[in-house]
Amino acid sequence: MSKRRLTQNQQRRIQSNHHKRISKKEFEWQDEMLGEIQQGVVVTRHAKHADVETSNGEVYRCNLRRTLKNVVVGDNVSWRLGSEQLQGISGVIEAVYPRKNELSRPDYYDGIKVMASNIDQIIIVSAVLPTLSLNIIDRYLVICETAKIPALIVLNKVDLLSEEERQAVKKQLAIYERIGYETLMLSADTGENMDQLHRYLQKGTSIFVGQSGVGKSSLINQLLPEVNALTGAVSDVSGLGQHTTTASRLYHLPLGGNLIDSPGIREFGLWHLEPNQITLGYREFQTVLGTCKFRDCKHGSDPGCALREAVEKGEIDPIRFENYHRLIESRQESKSQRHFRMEDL
Ligand SMILES: Nc1nc2c(ncn2[C@@H]2O[C@H](COP(=O)(O)OP(=O)(O)OP(=O)(O)O)[C@@H](O)[C@H]2O)c(=O)[nH]1
Ligand SMILES: [Mg+2]
Ligand SMILES: [Zn+2]
Repeated sequence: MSKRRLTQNQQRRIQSNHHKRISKKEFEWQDEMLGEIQQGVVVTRHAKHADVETSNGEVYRCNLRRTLKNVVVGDNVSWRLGSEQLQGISGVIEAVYPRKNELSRPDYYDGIKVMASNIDQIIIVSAVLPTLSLNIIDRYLVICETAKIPALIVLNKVDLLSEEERQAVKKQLAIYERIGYETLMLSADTGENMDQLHRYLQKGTSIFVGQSGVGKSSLINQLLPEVNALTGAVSDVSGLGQHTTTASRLYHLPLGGNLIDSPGIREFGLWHLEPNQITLGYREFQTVLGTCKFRDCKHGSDPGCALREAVEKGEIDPIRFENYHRLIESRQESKSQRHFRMEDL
C-alpha cells in the first residue's frame, strides 16, 4: 500500500468525518480519499462488511456501496483502498463481477439468500452424531443438481462407530455410490481418511455444507491446524447443537485449492424450488421420467407410474423415493408456513 500524502482538503474531510461519526454512525468515503480500483476476492462476509483478499494475500475489511445488494464469500469484486483506516474499515467494494454460479437457500424474510458463489465442489458433511440423515443429504443433493455443482458426500465422526455400525453406514452410503456420487468416511478426531479428503480439495473452490455440529470446522482444523477455527460441542438436548460458526470463510489449502467453511443451517428448506426442479434433483430419476402413463403423474399411487415401477424392480432405491415424497410434502408445508409468517409481519 502506497502511503499517499493527504492534501489539506482531504485532511479536513477526514476531520469532518470524525465529527460525523459522533452524530451519525456511518461514514461515506469521499471520492478523493479512495485509491485506484483493484480486484479482490471476498473471503468473509459479515453483517455490514466484507473481508477482501488481494492477489498477494493481504486482507482488508471493506464497506459495501449501498447499491450492492448482496456480496458473498467467493465473489470477485472491484474495490478501493481508503487513504486511512476508519472505524476498522480499510476500503470500499464498488462492484461484484458476474458469478460463475451461486449456492442459495430460501430465507423466511429475504426470499432467497445466496450463501456463496463461484464454487467448484460442494462437500456435503454429515455425521453419525447427531444422526446420519439421508433426508438431509438428499436435500443438499437437490441443491447441487439444481446449481449444477459437483457434490462429494462425507460422513464424519466414524470413530464413534462399532465395526457392526460401520458396515451399516457403509450400506447407506452405497445408495449414493450406485448413482454416481463419491463418498468418504472420515474422522476429524483420529484423522482417518483425511489424506483422501485432501486429494478432493486440491483444485478450485470447495465448500463444506451441513447441519450444525457435524464437524465442518473440526475438519478445517484437521486440514489446516494453524487456522484454529472455533468448534463447539453438540450439547443441547435436541442433539442439534448450537451454531458455532457464524460467518462463511474461505481458506487456502497448502497443496492448492480453496475451502469455505459455512455455518450450519437448522432447516435447509427447498421451497424456493419448483416441484419439478426437486424431481430433476434426483439424478437417477431422470432416465425414467417422462415414461409415466400420465403426463401430470405425481409419482404417488398414480397408475402406470414408471418411477414407482423402477423402485419395485429395484432400479431406484426405496429410501430415495420415500425421501423424495417427503421433500415435496415438506416444501408445501413450509410454503404455507411462510405465507402465514409473511402475513404476520
Ligand atoms: N468423536 C468425534 N467428534 C467430532 C469429530 N469432528 C467433530 N467432532 C465434535 O463435534 C462437535 C461439533 O464440531 P464443529 O466442528 O464445531 O461442528 P460444525 O459443523 O462446524 O458446526 P457449526 O459451526 O455450528 O455449523 C465438537 O464437539 C467436535 O469436537 C469427529 O471426527 N469425531
Ligand atoms: Mg463450524
Ligand atoms: Zn410417475
